[in-house]
Amino acid sequence: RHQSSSATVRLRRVTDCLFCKIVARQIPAEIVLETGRALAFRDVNPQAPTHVLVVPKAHHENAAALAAADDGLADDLLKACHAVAVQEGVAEPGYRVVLNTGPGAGQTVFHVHAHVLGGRSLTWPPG
Ligand code: DGP
Repeated sequence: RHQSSSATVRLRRVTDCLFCKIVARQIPAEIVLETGRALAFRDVNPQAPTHVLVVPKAHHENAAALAAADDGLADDLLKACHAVAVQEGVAEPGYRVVLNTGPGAGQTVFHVHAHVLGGRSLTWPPG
């Protein structure tokens, strides 16, 4: 076969995806919050006292794909980010939500994930 069907391509993309595997509990992560459509777990390489990744359970490559899905999932993700910040005790004095989108912005895992960072003072601009 010279061509894979789009369903086959999608399946392969998802089965190879690190964060899909975390969502499926196929590889371990320190999960801090789960909602109907989102999962939050600690970043393996934390950049702040609180550094949690919040992902939609459904596979979308990046923020642009998530926004294009237009099914309220981006809204769920943002609400889950705030819930994590409250649960982690960093909502006051403040926290940062980062969506690295594309290799030029430092995205290395191509399953959209919001970084929730807090617990220290955060400078601007980021690197
Ligand atoms: P980004 O550079 O925005 O694509 O962020 C990817 C983040 O994912 C990075 O901060 C490190 C984190 N990460 C990579 N692999 C794993 C893993 O296996 N488990 C967890 N918990 N985090 C991971």
